[in-house]
Amino acid sequence: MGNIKKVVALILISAMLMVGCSSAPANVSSNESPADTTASSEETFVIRAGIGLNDQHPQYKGLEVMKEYVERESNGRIEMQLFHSSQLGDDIQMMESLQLGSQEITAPSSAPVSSIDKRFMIFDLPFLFPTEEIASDLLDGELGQELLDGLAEHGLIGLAYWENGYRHLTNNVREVRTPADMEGLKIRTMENQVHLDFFRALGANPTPMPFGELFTAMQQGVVDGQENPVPTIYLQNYPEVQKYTSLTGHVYSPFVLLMSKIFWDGLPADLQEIVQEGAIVARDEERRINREYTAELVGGLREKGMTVSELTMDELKLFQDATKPTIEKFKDEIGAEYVEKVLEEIEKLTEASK
Ligand code: TK8
Repeated sequence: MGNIKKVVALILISAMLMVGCSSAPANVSSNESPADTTASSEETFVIRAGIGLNDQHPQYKGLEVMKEYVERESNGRIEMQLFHSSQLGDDIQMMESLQLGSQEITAPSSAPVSSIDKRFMIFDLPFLFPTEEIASDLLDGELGQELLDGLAEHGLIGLAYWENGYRHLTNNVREVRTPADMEGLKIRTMENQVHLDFFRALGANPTPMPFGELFTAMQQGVVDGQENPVPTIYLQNYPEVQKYTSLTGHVYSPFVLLMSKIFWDGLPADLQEIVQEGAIVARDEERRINREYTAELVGGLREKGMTVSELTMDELKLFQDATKPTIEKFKDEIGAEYVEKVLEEIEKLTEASK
């Protein structure tokens, strides 16, 4: 019965469409295109955006800003639905959903994006970016854009870089001030070869796993520690299961705001523009909030009972020296020429900022 109804409905719809087509040209002069825009302007689109972090994190606030922007600017032709806390899957699964066209937006750290394009490993090289501003300038410039553009052949549209931030080490065993203190610590890392390599170089025992499994793994003692930026450590309640934070700042993680290419290709050009603009407007706001939270929440970690260690220049240098071989090791895999260009540009930006 249901099928017959469907068939009847289809026949009726086709008949209506045919009537529509045959009557339309009467009102339209021959070289003007008929009102295309009416057809597309009535079509509405739903964007499901999913992330791994919870709804307290600046990344989620950024998505709220983007939602507000695209829904307003599109006059409701786009609806954005937001999902957090890995409700739609972990970073790698959500990127796959985008490639298949079953989810529209996600924003992983750059580290898991390297499973799609190895060049993304560059941002995980230890101690690469001297400041957040230099990171933003490079990412928003030509060299950052080059990597975003490269994603199209993998079924993804790179809309913008947002900020996760400088990553710091936490653990539950002892205060870490030097690589020697890391000996044997079981540390959860992101699923990325560069991270595995330099945590080994530091003497730790790195265990890659998806972000969504991390809290339980710490709670149950499957790992001794992890590394993430201050807002994540605080807002994901890690002080409940971790005692020590060391402000190592060993890697600056960007988020890569991704859209499904299948979905993007089906969007009218004016809506593509609104989505792209919304991603940039929200990026600036997300970075602002993230930096504000980062500054405030170091104190918050102490209030929650963590021992937070700021390292001296000499102590930090021990981490830098121990992880340096990683850069040489991965240079060819990332692409030596690209690595050189990025290092040169960072040097230029550093000089200019002095
Ligand atoms: C969130 C992740 C997370 C990242 C990690 O989905 O896995 O540690 O820093 O924030 O992208």
